[in-house]
Amino acid sequence: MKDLLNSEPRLKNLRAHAETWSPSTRTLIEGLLEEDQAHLFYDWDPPGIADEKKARFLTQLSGVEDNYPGGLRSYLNNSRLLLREAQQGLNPFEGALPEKPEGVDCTAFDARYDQLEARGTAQFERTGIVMVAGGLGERLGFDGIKIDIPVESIEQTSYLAHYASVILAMEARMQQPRKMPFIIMVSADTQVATQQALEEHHFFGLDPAQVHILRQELVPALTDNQAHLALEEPYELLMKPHGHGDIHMLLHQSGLARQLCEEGIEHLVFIQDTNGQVFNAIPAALGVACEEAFDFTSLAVNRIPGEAVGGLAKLVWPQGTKTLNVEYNQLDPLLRATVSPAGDLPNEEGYSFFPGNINVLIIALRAYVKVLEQSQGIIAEFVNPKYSDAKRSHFKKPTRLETMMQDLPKLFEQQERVGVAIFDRTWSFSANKNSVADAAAKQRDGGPAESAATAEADFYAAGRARLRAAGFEVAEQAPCCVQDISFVSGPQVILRPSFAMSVDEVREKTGGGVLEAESTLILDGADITLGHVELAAGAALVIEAVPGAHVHVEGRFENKGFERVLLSPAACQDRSIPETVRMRGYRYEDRGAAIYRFDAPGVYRIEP
Ligand code: UGB
Repeated sequence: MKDLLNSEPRLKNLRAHAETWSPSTRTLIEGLLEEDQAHLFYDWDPPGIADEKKARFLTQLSGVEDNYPGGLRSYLNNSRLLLREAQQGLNPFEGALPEKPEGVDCTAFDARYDQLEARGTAQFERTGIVMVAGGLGERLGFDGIKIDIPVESIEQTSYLAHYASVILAMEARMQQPRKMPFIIMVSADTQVATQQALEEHHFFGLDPAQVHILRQELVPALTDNQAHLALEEPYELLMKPHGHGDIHMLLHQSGLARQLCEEGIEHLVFIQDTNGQVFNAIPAALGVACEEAFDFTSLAVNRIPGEAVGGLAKLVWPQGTKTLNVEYNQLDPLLRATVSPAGDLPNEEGYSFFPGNINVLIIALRAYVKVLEQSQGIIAEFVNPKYSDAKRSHFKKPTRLETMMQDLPKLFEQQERVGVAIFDRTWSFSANKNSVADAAAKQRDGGPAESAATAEADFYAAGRARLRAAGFEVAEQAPCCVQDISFVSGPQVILRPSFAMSVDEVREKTGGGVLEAESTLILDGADITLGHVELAAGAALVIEAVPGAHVHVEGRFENKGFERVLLSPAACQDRSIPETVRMRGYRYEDRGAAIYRFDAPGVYRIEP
């Protein structure tokens, strides 16, 4: 190997710094030169000029070296391999025949659903929650972190507060109570604000020791098929996000996956940052994972053929099968080339045979630890350069390796079982990820808006669904349209997880009743019970009770409740109004809601 460091004229000034390098810096630089990355150091300024920038650059390089398993060389080797495959246009599903995946239909609240919820609830004490929250939320265009946004705007519960309240409620249902591990993946973009949110709210009642923050780092961008690293400017690498699949690497590198396994945790539930519905489905989904002994359970929804959501498919190769997420743009061509010349067709109910991935995953920890150790947590990286020429030799802009958390089963062997639990969409999946304008356009095109307003509307819809399943008569409101996004706003029902986490619990604690249009019911407390309760049109009843406060409520409530007040078009643009209000286009105002708060244990009765 040619000694570039000592021979290349354009490295003259780099050489001039050599005596200041530590042995590890020297190894790093020599390694990069061997990996054909000399351009990073060409034409450095002589010593004395830009020394701070140079030092920062070397720190940046050694940061990448430390964070990526196997260091920079390993990143460059993986990049060259994947770039070569991408240039050749290799089809990752070559030779596979797609079939309907194995799974359980959980779309109806029937006896089977109750049974699955009971089985899942019994598993809470052996479960941990993992939230990937490193994303910037560029599509939403929000200034802060997404988990700070209120999922509902009557009581302004943030996503993070909601998730924490679910974890506390899960702990309260354990036979052998323990703190449920809550792992949050953050990035440089979200770390400080996430920690602040937790600290300002005293961890929302969680024990700080049960919350584990793992930070994902950016990876270097690549300018060409030879994996030359890109510079943002002299002495600074251009860095880009590596994707939510980083969670696997971090759970491995931190030793947390193995540690939790040794502590008796059997399942990790992976959730996204702004899906307020997810815990409606988790008890039953955990039940599916346990009963079916799946090592990897993907939560899914019924998909309209062709819909822009990844499809879950069992792919059968001569050498074995794998159940994987196939991105929608790859699914249709795969079907046309194999089992279905007409593409993605509907079944008898009008849905695709390939359910839609909502990226909520339940992973059995024993199988997980094994895969992490084999792969060092690098899960099925891919590269997606946008080429500027037909030969695929030039990129329009630098690219990087990426990884997605749902791709873990790509590394499974035949004995690992992968399955799907299919839920009703409104019940299980309604994210807040699009700006108002994008959400309106998506809805016009027939897709889900996934906006703040629709996420809030679906949050209330889940409460209504539970009440209906428990025998309540709940008004069917007509959709309203705010900022060109249409949604059904009410009746607004929030059954906090402290009150009920399963349909069966709602049945046990309530005696039926009526909710008329525009009414609001919010119940927060383990020991609240309802006799026959009626809420007149527009009326609101809110009960909050600490554990041990046994509150019984009965009767018909008539009051002016909460009014949804629309923002004028000018107010929607007015930056003095909080962004979380403008992204909805309305706010709720209390016009005389019946609100009861019980701060001390005791026996209480509420009648109007
Ligand atoms: N996230 C991170 O924590 N780090 C990252 O580097 C990137 C993201 P997006 P995406 O919901 O319909 C996913 O950006 O990747 C977190 C599935 O891949 O909202 O476009 C981020 O904070 C896709 O199959 O989603 O698409 C957030 O919590 C489909 O299910 C989460 O990862 C799609 O979601 C998702 O990030 C969907």
